[in-house]
Amino acid sequence: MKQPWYILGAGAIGSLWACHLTDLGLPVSLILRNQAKVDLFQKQNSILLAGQCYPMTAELASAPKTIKQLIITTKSIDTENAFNSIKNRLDPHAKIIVLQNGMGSQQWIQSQCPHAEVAWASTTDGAWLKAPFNLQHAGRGVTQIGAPDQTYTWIDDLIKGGFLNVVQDKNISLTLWRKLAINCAINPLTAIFDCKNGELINNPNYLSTMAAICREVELVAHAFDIDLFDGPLIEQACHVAEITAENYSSMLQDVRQGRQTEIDSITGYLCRQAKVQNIPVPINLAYLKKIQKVHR
Ligand code: KPL
Repeated sequence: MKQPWYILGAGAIGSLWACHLTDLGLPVSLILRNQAKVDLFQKQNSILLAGQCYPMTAELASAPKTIKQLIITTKSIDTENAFNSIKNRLDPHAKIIVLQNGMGSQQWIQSQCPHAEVAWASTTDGAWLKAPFNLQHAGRGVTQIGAPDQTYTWIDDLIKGGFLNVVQDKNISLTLWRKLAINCAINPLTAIFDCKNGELINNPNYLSTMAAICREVELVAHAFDIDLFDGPLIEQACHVAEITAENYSSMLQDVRQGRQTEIDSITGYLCRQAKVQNIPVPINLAYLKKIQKVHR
């Protein structure tokens, strides 16, 4: 009998992964927030994606079974609460994938379960929920999975087959740092100036602020011996802003909808790392505070 994969954080990306794992023939159980959600799910006992039903189960965090395989796809700010709600069910040697934006919670999860096999992941897939448990895969991307200084062969089982493009990443820390750096450059500015990503490169004032943010991020990365990209970060940030020119960043969407942003695990993480290295990052700190004022 195959062990189920539990999904903690059944939002769009969590649901996408639930379908991918089902497609791979693996049993999946969603851990949902309350009984009303479980009842709603049990009306269909599946997630609907592109006209196809992906059967799985759902349960509350308080369910009794031991969790041996877990994917954490909550927003980074919800990690501690969500994780604490299932901690007593977790096998000490569980396999865990942390698939979230930003940095900090990956290390926190590892510290909470030192004997678990914790892998980190980053995705460029886009998805949204049209209705509860009815998913739209909006943009096909790649999910990179790996563990710093470790190779877990079980990751291979999630790569062969299924409809998502998933690859092993031998340098997942660098991948997450790169994503963090781009997010530091684009997300807070779009959220404060209430603009599409593309406007950052068309407005000279926004562009010069983005360049200043990038220089600070590079200084912090270098202090940790991390070479982010072959060229300067600002070039990459401009490239991403250009190819996503018509998009509203995830942070701007959070601010507009009055939701908590992920600023603490993006710019907040960068500023904490800067403090460790004694590197001044005044522009990033200023945007951290501005966003925290609008909405944490
Ligand atoms: O990742 C992003 C986000 O919106 O969170 C992009 C579009 C790349 C901007 O940082």
